[in-house]
Amino acid sequence: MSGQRKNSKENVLELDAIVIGAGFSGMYMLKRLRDELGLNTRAYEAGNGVGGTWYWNRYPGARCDSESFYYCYSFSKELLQEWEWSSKYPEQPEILTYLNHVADRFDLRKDIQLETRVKSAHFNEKTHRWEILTENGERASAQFLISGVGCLSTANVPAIKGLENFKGDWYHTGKWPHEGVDFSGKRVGLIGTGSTGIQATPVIAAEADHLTIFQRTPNFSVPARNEPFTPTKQKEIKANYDEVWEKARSGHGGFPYSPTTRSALEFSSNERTAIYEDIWQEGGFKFLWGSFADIMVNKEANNTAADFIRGKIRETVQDPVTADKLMPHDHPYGAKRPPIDTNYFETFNRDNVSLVSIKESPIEEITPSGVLTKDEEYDLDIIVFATGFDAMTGTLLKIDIQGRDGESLADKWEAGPKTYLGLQVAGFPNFFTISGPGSPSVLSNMPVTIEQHVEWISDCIQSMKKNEQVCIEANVEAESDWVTHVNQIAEMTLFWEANSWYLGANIPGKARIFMPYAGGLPTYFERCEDVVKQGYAGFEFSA
Ligand code: NA7
Repeated sequence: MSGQRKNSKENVLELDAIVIGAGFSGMYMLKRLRDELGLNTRAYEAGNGVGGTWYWNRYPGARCDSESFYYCYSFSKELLQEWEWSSKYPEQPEILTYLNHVADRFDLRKDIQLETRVKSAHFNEKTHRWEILTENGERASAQFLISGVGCLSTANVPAIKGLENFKGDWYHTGKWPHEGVDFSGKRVGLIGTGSTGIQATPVIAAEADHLTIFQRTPNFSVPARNEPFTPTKQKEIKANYDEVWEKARSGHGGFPYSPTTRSALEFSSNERTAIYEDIWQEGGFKFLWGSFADIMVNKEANNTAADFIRGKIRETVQDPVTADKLMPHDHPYGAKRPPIDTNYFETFNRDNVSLVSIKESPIEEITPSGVLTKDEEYDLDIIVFATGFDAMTGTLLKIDIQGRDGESLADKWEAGPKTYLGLQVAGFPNFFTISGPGSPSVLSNMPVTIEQHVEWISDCIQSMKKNEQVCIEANVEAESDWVTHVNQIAEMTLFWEANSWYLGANIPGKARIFMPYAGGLPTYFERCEDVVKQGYAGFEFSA
């Protein structure tokens, strides 16, 4: 580790800044603080390698739903020119290779401590420093503490009776074994049909003897239309990268699509269908974010998209009973995180795939030999839980974080997370959250919003150093106004009409509050800049 001081009496490592996590967020934060600000910084990472989400999520079929050429860092023009993506939607190993390349290229590894989970972080009001303790028993302290723990990193394994008695093997997709899982000749059960289950289904089906999918909520999905990234396409993009990023940063969700203002209701049914068909053939998130401007704010407009997708399911799935079961009906399209897929619905035409609706016939228990639903027992060798995450707050709250007066973050967030701009929490000075609740995060192409957060935080710390300020802290009123604003914006959309993890609805007992900021990147970025221009309005500094 480079140039770090140890207080030998206490055996506490003294740093300027501590970053938690070495994924997209943590690595860029470390680079900025160390290389631009010259701060003595260390990143602590629980995994045995860098990459965060892309280190853990190694399940079959794992790939990114944003296109490769804009699901990457933009901070280095050289990196953008050097790196070659193989396809439109790269698989997990390729993204992990990219992140490892970033770690090497910018010499980050010497300041990343792997296999080290932060157990607690307490703010010491006398020294104005954060004191952390790792699960390995190491101690460190720093003026600044920055969380880059990611939004989707605490696996949700449902508490189903009897799991401990299952004689076969079971896995959660977010904690996939590094050596992989051999499905050949196996009877596999997959629980969960979110983005992950939808990506994994065709790949497992192609290998397993039989795949049974246990579906609680039928989901909408749009084809990805993955294809190789040709040298001509690479060249064209690399020549126009400035424009790509300009478009991405000014797009609602951080995607470089040309903005659309048209309403789905302006067109005749035939015209609208033709537009949807074109975008369906193109594939990807553009179906939601680049087709019509009102899909997420107007139920009638949303129904036109939902009906189109339901029509595609009916057309694709040969068995009408299975098609009926797959038909999403209880939430607007896009109100749950919209998956994109490669042959998901087509997979139900295979002889070795069956679908069980656990809405109609709930799982009663896991037996030693498989899954018992209300109506039937399914014998299985392997169970795959594609049941998602305790999103946005789960990982932070697993750490014992205490701010002023020993107040714990878990207590403060009991009724739902409270932040100012998703960046800071009142009562927790000098603690920053990259992609925290209240920021656009999961509603965006993440690298774009991560870079904005990292740069805002490092500029803020730089300004503090220049002005000899020791602490920055969001004030309670600004925080409370921001939480209200985030919820008001969400109420203007259709996001409220689904039991989604955006609302914490997937975790029993979790407070139901809309966590990401749905107002779009341009509005959010402008707000962050205005706050700075107004002398960090809503924050208080102490010298
Ligand atoms: P998601 O989107 O949270 O999906 C989880 C799926 O698992 C979803 O179909 C859930 O059904 C189902 N689920 C969750 N708990 C249970 C229980 N207890 N019983 C049965 N089924 C259950 O997670 P993903 O991993 O697919 O995606 C997470 C994000 O990763 C994704 O959005 C991308 O950003 C990448 P439900 O819909 O709740 O009825």
